[in-house]
Amino acid sequence: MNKIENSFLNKNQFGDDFLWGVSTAAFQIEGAHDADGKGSSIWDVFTAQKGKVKNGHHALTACDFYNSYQNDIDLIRELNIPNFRFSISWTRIMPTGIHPVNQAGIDYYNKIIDSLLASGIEPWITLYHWDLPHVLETKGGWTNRESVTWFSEYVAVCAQHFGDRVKNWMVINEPSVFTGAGYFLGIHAPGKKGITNYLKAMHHVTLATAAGAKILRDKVQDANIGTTFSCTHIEPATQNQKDIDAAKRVDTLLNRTFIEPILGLGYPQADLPVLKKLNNYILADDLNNLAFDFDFIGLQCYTREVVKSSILIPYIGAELISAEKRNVISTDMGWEVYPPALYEVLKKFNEYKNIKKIIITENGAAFPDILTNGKVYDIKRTHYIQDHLEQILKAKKDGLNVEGYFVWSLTDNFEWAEGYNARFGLIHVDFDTQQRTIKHSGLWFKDFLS
Ligand code: GCO
Repeated sequence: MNKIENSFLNKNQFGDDFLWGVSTAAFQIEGAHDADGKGSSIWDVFTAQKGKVKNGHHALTACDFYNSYQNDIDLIRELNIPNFRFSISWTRIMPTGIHPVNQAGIDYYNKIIDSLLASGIEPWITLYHWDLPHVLETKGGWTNRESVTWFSEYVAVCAQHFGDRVKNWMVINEPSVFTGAGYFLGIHAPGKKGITNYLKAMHHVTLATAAGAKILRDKVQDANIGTTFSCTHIEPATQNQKDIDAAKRVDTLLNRTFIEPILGLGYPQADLPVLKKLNNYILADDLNNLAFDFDFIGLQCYTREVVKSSILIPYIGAELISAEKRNVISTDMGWEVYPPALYEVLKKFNEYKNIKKIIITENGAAFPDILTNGKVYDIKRTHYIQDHLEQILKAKKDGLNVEGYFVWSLTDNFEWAEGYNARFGLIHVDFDTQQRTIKHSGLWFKDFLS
C-alpha cells in the first residue's frame, strides 16, 4: 500500500508522548443484548419503544462486537492505533444494577482486556456510557440519590476485577448529554422530562463522578483517572447584548455546569439562575463530595453552536441556530463542520488551572459512506480529522495543554436516537452481513500513525 499523502500533518509534530486512540461504547457496538446473563439497560428498553429511534433501529446486534471482538481488535492493530477506549456494560457485570455480580460479564471483559494487551494495545475503560440498568431506572434511576451508591458499588467491582491490568479509566461519559437528553428532553433513554428530573439527575451524576473516581484512586494502583465532557464552542448570533448574554447562558449550561463542581468551583449558579434550584437537592456535605483531582479531563468536541436570545425557551432564554439555517457545511448529524471550534474549546478549558491534562477523547464526523467495489472513499471524514488535528497542532504551538486525540469511532455503530443512519467509523460496517471495510479515513489514519 503506497503511503497516502498527508502533506500537512506528521505524527511527530505532536510529540512522542501524545496519545493516539479510537473510542467506542458498549451499547453502540456490542449487541448480544441478553447474552450470558446480561440484564436490560435503559437503552434496551428505550429502543424497544416504538418511535424512539429513527427507522425503528435497535442494538440487539449492533456491530456484534461481543462476538467479533478479536476481529475488531486485529483491525485496531492493523490501523496502528495504540489506545482503545471502550465502555463496560453495567448490566453485563451486575444484571440488576446491584449485587450479585454476573461472572460471565467479568469473564467477557477480561477476554477483551487480555486480547488488547496481547495485541500491544492499551485499554481505556469508560465505566458509564449511558446504559443504566433498567431495574435501577424503575427505582428512579439517576433521579434517585441512591444512584450514587449503586454506581459506587459497580465501580468497585470493575476496579477489583480489571484494575490489575487496566490503568486508564474514565468515570462517566458526557453527563450533560445523557442527563439533558434523557431526563429533561426525553429524547434519549430513559425518556424522562422536566426540570426536576433533570436537576436531580445532574446533581446525583456529578456526585457519582467524584465518588467513582475516589474508588478507583483507592483500589487501582497507578491509575490514570479521568472523566469525559461534551463541549462545544458557543458564539452569539450577533453582537446584540441580548444574544451575547444568551450565548453566555448556553455556554454555562453546555460547557461549565458539570465540570466546575468537580474542579471544586461549585455549580455556576450565578451565570445560570435556574441552577439555584439544585439547592433543593444539595445536602450539607455534598459540596465537599463533588470535587476530585482527576489526572486528566476528556473533552469531546465536534462542532460549534451559534446562539440567539429567545424568550420562548424556558430556563435558558436562548435558541441554537442550526447549521442548516445558517447555510454552512454540516455532517449527517446536522453539526456544522467548524474545526476552529476545537481550538477555541481547548483555549477555554485551559483557563481552568486545576485541570492537569486534557485529552480529546472523542472527535469525528458522520457522513454518508458509500461502499463501492469494496472501498469507501470518505474523503470528507479524512479532511475533517486532518483539519481538527491542525487545530490541535495550533493549540500545542500556543502552549495549550492537549495530550491526546481519540477518533470517534472505530466502526460505524448505533448512534443512539439516530440509529445506524449516522456513520462515524474509520471502518465501514455492512449491518446485514457484519462485513468490515476500512475506509479511506482509516487507511489515512493508519499511514499517519505508522
Ligand atoms: C457522544 C457519545 C457518543 C456519540 C458520539 C457521536 O459524545 O454523544 O459519547 O456515544 O455516539 O459523540 O454523537
